[in-house]
Amino acid sequence: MATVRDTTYDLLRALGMTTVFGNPGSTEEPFLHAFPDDFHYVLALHEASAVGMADGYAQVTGAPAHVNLHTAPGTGNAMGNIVTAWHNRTPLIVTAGQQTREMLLLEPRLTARHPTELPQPYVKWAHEPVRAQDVPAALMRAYATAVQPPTGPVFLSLPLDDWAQPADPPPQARTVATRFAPDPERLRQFAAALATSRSPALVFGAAVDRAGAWEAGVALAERLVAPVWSAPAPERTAFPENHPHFQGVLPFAIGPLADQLRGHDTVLVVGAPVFRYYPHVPGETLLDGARLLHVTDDPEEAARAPIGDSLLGDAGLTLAALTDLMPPTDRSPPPARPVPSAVEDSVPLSADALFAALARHWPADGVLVQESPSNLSALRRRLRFDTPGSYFTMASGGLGYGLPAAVGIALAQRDTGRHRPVVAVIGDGSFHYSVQALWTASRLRLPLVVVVPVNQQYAILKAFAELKQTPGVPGLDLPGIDVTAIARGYGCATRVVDNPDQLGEALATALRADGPTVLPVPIRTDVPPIL
Ligand SMILES: Cc1ncc(C[n+]2csc(CCOP(=O)(O)OP(=O)(O)O)c2C)c(N)n1
Repeated sequence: MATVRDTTYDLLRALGMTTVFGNPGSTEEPFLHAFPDDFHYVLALHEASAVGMADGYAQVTGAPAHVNLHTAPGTGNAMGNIVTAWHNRTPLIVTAGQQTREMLLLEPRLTARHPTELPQPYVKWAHEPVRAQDVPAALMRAYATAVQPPTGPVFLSLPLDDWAQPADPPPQARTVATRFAPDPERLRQFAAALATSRSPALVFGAAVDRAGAWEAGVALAERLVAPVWSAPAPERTAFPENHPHFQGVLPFAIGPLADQLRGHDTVLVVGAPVFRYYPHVPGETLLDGARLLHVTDDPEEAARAPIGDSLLGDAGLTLAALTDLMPPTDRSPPPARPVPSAVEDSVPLSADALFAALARHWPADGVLVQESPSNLSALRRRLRFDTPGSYFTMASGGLGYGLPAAVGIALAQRDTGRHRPVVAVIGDGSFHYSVQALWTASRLRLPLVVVVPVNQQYAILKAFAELKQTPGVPGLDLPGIDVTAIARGYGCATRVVDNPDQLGEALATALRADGPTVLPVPIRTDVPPIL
């Protein structure tokens, strides 16, 4: 007779979810026992890494990923990256083992207390099935919840004795729609507002990339002859950054952002929150009564916007429909973006010089994963991304995402047969939050390159303290860390790059390797301003 375990594996197979990211414990072993040959268990040495890898993997494959965690402590360790998956809108099915049902009343060791509350409010649905026989159908419901817009993580707590129980007839492997079209009447109102605007501006966010809608965005920008900005602090890029209409990334503070959009009477934001701010610099959301139009597939994101009118819909379907409704215009093209000044290659390198060198040697079709907080502006100045799916970072502000995400992204490049080279730029502070992800990359022989700008400090926190005039904050310096020794310890090749001439060769060698390479680069310690 089929067990709950048999039926669940069959369903996972039917849903195409044969990769499991995790870190096992006793409460998961009954699920993992006799692990089927057609499944792949990706072992992470810490749950933050398991979730980060699954997130990167899901974003590249375009399908939900499965993470299996160890009851309450494992879920706790995973929480930072579950928060990030929520903000990233990554569909993840997070399962966690639970103690034996028969003993739960007396709360034995490893009981998850209130398991469905633990990951809240950063999952779309959290559930512990009432009967063992409900486990497969709960998984089906979890899948359907995760992949419908707004996509995101879901959580199941699964008692360890459920797996051996006799199963009910298997649930149907259902399909659900993963995008929806905008209301045609409201769409026409948005189109009319854009068509009659004197000077429209477009702001595109990560959902445009997630929707595979770059072409639709370019088509609308060209039809409107409008400038395009990236939404502030985007987790993915959404528009070709060498396109003549592209103006750069908007600043992540209220006053400066409004300043940047000054003079535009209508601003259309597609696929991003309005807006993702970080330091508080007061001001108006937009100046001079400019009208804001917001397209999102998330009713909560629409509700949170402080001004403007919203339209619910998939970014790609909405952009295409708006373009179809747009009359031709004879507006003059937007100004070209200024070319960044030349860099000085003196040693130690400035962040600008490092990223200018990286841009010179950037591999064709390369994918960048970024978690280098104070160097972000320099990186975005020097490296431009011109193709979809080429840039990833976290939407949350929580460190410890980039390194494991890069491992998941590199694995997905291999599993999908795309084989795009993956380069991560991870600050020497950020490096340590999920550093054990390097071991997984090494075991999987992934040719991942990790460039670590070494400034021996939490520079962005110094910049924030300067902006807020809060001197004397302790704990912002990181002397005495041997990045090379740590990377070697996890099985990576390493090479310190201390001048720009070495970077090209080091990068090329690393990309040809059959394992990860960590390239620490000492950089200058002056602190760039936060805005
Ligand atoms: C989980 C988590 N803990 C702490 C922070 C606060 N924090 C933000 S940036 C930062 C420093 C990052 O240092 P590094 O990677 O060296 O980058 P740098 O600022 O020097 O460029 C810290 C500690 C955070 N964002 N997330």
